Amino acid sequence: MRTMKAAAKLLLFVLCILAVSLAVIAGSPPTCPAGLSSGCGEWEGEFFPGIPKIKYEGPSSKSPLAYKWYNAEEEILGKKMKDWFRFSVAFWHTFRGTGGDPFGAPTKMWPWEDGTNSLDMAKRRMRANFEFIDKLGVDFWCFHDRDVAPDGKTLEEANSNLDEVVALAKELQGTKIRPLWGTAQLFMHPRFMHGAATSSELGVYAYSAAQVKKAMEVTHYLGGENYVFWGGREGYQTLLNTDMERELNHLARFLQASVAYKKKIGFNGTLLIEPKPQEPTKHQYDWDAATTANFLRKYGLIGDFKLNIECNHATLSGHSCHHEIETARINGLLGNIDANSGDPQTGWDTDQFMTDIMEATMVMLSVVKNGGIAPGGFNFDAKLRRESTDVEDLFIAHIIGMDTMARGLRNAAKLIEDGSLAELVRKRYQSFDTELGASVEAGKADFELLEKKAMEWGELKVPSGKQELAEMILQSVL
Ligand code: XLS
Ligand code: NI
Ligand code: NI
Repeated sequence: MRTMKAAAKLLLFVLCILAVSLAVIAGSPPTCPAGLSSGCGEWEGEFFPGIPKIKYEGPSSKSPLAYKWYNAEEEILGKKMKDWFRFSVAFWHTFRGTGGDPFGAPTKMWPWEDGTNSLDMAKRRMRANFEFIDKLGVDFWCFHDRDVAPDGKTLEEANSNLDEVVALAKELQGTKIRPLWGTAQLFMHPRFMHGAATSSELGVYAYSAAQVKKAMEVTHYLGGENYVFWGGREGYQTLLNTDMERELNHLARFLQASVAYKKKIGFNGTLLIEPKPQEPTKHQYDWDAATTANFLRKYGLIGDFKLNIECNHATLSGHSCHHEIETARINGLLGNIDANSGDPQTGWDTDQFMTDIMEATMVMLSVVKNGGIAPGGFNFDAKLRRESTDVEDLFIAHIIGMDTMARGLRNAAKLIEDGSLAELVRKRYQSFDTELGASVEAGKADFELLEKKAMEWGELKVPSGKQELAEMILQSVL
């Protein structure tokens, strides 16, 4: 078996050399035999044969397969665009999304899929993932353990499936590509119906710990830069059968144990919690950034975790994405962004690629204030619409997502360089830039002093908030 494999490899190698030399002689770009992705230079690829490497062509380009605003190497505000964003492809949407919904069967029959959930299929999908990433020109990907490899009848079998697929992923990653983050999928299997770390069943708590342990190990092995906890089923439907206090205590213990394990294996990545208010449970424990920050503070976890803000989750919690990012930022918790957006009229996680330039501009204003979000990045936790069924749609969706964020960054830079928005905000608070204002802010002004001042000043003339002017300034850069 071994010698047959070695002979096959040798044959492929010879074919590759032959292809390269023939191409050089003929003066055309070399192509590689199918399945051999290294050592052949530029090649057409196995999964996306008609798709070129996506390049920056500028705003006047009419090509759907080119960047119009995202120019990876261009510097904006002293940093390359690619370093501001650290864009990532979400494996679960791009390679496991089927287009199925509660009312209908899958609509996406990608040519490389064989309709099974076998190990061979998992490996082929992984090859497609890295060809996609290479053509898109990004450096990161994100995954759940159970969407990259098939589950097993036992935990041991699931772990060994995962090891096999992850070994291939490591090889395909090469030296440049790595996970932005990995995570454990603790919501699909029926065992998680009452929760994972907040399940009423001790056995499920233990199983979840084992799964996170393994997912953290493989994320570390792949060189991942962060690890995410999204509490898929960590919440409740009714308090009539729920001991909320006990469940939250369990969740905190679980996260404390994950910090200890991270240190034990020498994983230096950031641990991130991804707030979401509802779906699947009615009351998710990590409702929004503020709720999650309070939880982390209460249990002494604030220095060990940051937040992964997802824009669609923000809207579900009744906030804008800008609000959630700013809340995380001012608490020193902004770790990562799941860059997507929801539908303003639809009350669930529609996970659309963000296309709203105004929203992207506001998001980027906060990100710039934060000095960037590395080692976090922008993960496209976003999927094609059910009706988008061409392979090229996968590229087009990521391209518009990246271009939208790039326009946001360019606009934020214009706003910062222009300075009038900052000036409007500065002026708004200028009454505090006084001796009394400074003593208020330093906590030195007591009520007696303030009462004396209030009487001295008499009735006040309160100035305009200038909201429409602020909106006018924002719009001037779009
Ligand atoms: C679901 C979440 C999920 C996390 C990763 O709504 O966004 O996809 O990002 O488990
Ligand atoms: Ni989501
Ligand atoms: Ni997400």
